Amino acid sequence: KRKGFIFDLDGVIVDTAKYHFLAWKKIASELGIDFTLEHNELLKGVSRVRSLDIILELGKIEASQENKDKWLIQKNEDYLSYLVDMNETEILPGVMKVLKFLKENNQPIALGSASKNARPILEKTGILSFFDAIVDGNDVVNAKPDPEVFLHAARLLNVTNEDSIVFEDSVAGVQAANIAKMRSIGIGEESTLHEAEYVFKDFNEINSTFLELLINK
Ligand code: B16
Ligand code: MG
Repeated sequence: KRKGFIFDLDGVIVDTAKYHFLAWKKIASELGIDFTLEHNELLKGVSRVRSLDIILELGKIEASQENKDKWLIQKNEDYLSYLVDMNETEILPGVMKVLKFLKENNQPIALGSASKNARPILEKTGILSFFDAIVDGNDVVNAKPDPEVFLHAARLLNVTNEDSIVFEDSVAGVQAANIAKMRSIGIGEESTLHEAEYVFKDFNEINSTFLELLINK
């Protein structure tokens, strides 16, 4: 069967979550906010603008739009500095194997990411050509858990929601897939991603039998 496989980017294909964390932590500490890895979970899959609001809420800080805009630019410049030397070694374990398997089995593949930096990351890691469609933070208005990004991706792949399979590392992203009535596969910790239909630690835990099952069921 022809299904649609939709991949989130940060935390699923590449481990850029650590760079987002470092960049946000810098802003937070300048503002005197204690920003922990646990807090960072709340930011995964969430847009840049919303991420800043969450950090400011943590610190109970009210800021002018002017300051917010300044911090958003500062955060992105800092984040981009971590991406300069990015290459294929930063692709997460097992991802290449799964992408190749899906291609060999003529399955359409899309990106469904909240990031506005998605394309350069796919280019730098050399996997842009695997994607039949790319939907990122530049294409959507509503952030996850709103399903807009995945609905758009499924439309571009010309598959129904029921035939779409979403790989996500964030709670918001799993919820977005569930709301869209797509199949949700969590990549990460079962305790965090328990709302997903299946959870795997990484793509090395996903074998071809499981992928065949997704394709044929
Ligand atoms: P940017 P994903 C998301 O990407 C990240 O998980 C989230 O932490 C980040 O704030 C968001 O992209 C926006 O990224 O600042 O690069 O536009 O996980 O949906 O691929
Ligand atoms: Mg993610």
